[in-house]
Amino acid sequence: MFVDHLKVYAKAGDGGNGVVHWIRHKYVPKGGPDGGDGGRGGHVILKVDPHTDSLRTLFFKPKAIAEAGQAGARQGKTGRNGRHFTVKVPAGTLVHRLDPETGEKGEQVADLTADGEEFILCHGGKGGRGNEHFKTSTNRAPAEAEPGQPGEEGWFFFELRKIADAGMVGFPNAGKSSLVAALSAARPKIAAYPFTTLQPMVGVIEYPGFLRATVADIPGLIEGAHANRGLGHEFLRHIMRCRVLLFVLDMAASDGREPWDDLAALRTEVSLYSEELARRPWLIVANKMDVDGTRTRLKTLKQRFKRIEIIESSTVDAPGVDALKERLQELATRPR
Ligand SMILES: Nc1nc2c(ncn2[C@@H]2O[C@H](COP(=O)(O)OP(=O)(O)O)[C@@H](O)[C@H]2O)c(=O)[nH]1
Ligand SMILES: [Mg+2]
Repeated sequence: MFVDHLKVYAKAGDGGNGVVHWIRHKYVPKGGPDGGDGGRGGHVILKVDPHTDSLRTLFFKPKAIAEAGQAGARQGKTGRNGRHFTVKVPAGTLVHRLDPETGEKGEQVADLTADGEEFILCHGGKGGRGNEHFKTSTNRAPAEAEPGQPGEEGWFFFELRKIADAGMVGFPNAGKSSLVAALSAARPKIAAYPFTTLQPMVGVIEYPGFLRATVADIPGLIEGAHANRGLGHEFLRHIMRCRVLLFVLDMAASDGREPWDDLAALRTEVSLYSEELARRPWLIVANKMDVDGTRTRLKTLKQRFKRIEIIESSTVDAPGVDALKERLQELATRPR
């Protein structure tokens, strides 16, 4: 299951109470104060984990609650600190405060990008001081101690940063970069997604009625990607963040491979990595249809993948990319 947004309740541990206690020895009838301090409550910590690619773990239990600190004890002993509660999140996780009543997203509190990065979402409460701290020259027997401070708490909205509405998957030279350029209203940009070492090219397609769709060309999918060959995992993690997948095929077989073999290999990589990703809406973009001999290949492709939608395209010639552009309007647009 791929979970890309959810509401989470987080509560850090309360601080332990300071205590009132008196030194008691057999032959010391009236001992001074020796009540210890309470321990600090545990923090709720978010940690970017390279092996986590969705917010799935939180989905089943959208609560992050850290342990309280223990109360102080006699002989000036400080209570044990509460254990931190650490939530593993993928790189590219955004966290906003959430109003639990209206469900509205408030200010952004975290934008986690680097593997290993940590962020304290809720701070544990400080422990209260025990009565040994309240001794003064005039009051040598204070019956006073502080309660621990409450740990921070709140509701939060976690989401994964989207790369694009549609993401392209294909072998090198299939024409992905050319397609992004041909589809885009403006020059496609290298998107600044700090959580990826790959550099996705993202083009914006504009439609009448203030609609737009974004389409991304993320380099790097090769055979063996699911087993993390090359930048395989990195690629697959990021293609997870596209709503629709476009499998781009070189119908001219420019590199000597047949397009149906390429498609089978690409689908295998995707399925081996994640079943969820394999179930994501997808279609075939049969590219380079301007080249001689591609009609025959298209027939074979259609026979082999009968139930899959195939859109013909060419980035250099008629029929161009209009059909793809139209289809993406139905599948992937959102308000500008
Ligand atoms: N004939 C033809 N060549 C294309 C088409 N699209 C891309 N190419 C060429 O195929 C090569 C690879 O294209 P590119 O967009 O860089 O592929 P990418 O590696 O998938 O990004 C380049 O030489 C392009 O000019 C097309 O529709 N028709
Ligand atoms: Mg390219």
